[in-house]
Amino acid sequence: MLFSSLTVLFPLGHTSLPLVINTWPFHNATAAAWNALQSGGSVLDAVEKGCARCEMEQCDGTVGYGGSPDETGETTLDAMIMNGDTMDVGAVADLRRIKNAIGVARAVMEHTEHTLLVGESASVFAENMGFVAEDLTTNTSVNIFSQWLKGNCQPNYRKNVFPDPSKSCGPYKPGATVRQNTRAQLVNTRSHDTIGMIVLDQHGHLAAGTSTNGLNHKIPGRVGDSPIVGAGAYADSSAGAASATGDGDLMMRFLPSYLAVELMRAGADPSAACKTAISRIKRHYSDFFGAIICANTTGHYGAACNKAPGLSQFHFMVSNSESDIPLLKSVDCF
Ligand code: SD4
Repeated sequence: MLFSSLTVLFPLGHTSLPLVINTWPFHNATAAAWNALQSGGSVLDAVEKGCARCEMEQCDGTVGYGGSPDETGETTLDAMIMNGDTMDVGAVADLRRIKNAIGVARAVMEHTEHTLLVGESASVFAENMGFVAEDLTTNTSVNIFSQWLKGNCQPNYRKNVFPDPSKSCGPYKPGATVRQNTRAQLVNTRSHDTIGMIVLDQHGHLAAGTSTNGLNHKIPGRVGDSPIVGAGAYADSSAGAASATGDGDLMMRFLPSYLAVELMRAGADPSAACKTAISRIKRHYSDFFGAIICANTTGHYGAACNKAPGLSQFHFMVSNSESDIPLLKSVDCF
């Protein structure tokens, strides 16, 4: 109820700087980013504070520690941050034992000449940079994992292996079996959410970032779209920024954030750019689970999502000078 009245008062695409926009109704993350900007922080500070807030709060269980255990029960994290002025990027994938993934991503950007660090080596880098190593397992993640084991390891991302992964746990060897789970059964609203955030300040500086613990029951080593530049997010202060959420295994094949930014550079408004990025994926995977947010350099914004089982409307948050509180917005999926 509250939500729809806010939508009427502040229609999608309203212009005003500065702007914070993020995927899903992660209200406190929006507020943290907005407060960082208001207290003189940079757009990068705002993205880092906003995403870190979700990591601490374990937003929806799908950001930060204690969520989306992999096939061995471990939680691993993916994150990225991008500076739209310099095109500098820092990212981490398959990060283990460190809660503050977006902080480590920023450290990659600021303390290395690299773009992306992964796995154990990313964790060693993080420890050397002063991040605390701790177990990311919680009672919740242990429960999710043990239920999965009890249910014969279903749902399961393996295919063409023996024993049949739609009925049995591993270890698996190559073999031909007919896949029984559809992608929509594997990946749905319950299996994931990611914070993807765009921040634009009053001088036109843009930054974007992401943080997630990926997909429930993923195969160890799996990296999603969130830490991949142009897939999970992209920012260019001369064109716009975008950030995607959803089934990263499929979405990263289309670089939807990069595509949306290039469309805005060519003059598309943010809603149209978001829609085209979703349409491009839809052509190949009609029922994929996913959404994207877009903002241009003047503070116009938009979003789009693919109509799929469990997703008919996509909710996201916006803060701009029109309101002191973060506003919940939505778009109907198509
Ligand atoms: C992933 N895209 O790892 C992330 C998960 C996500 O909404 O966004 N969920 O595939």
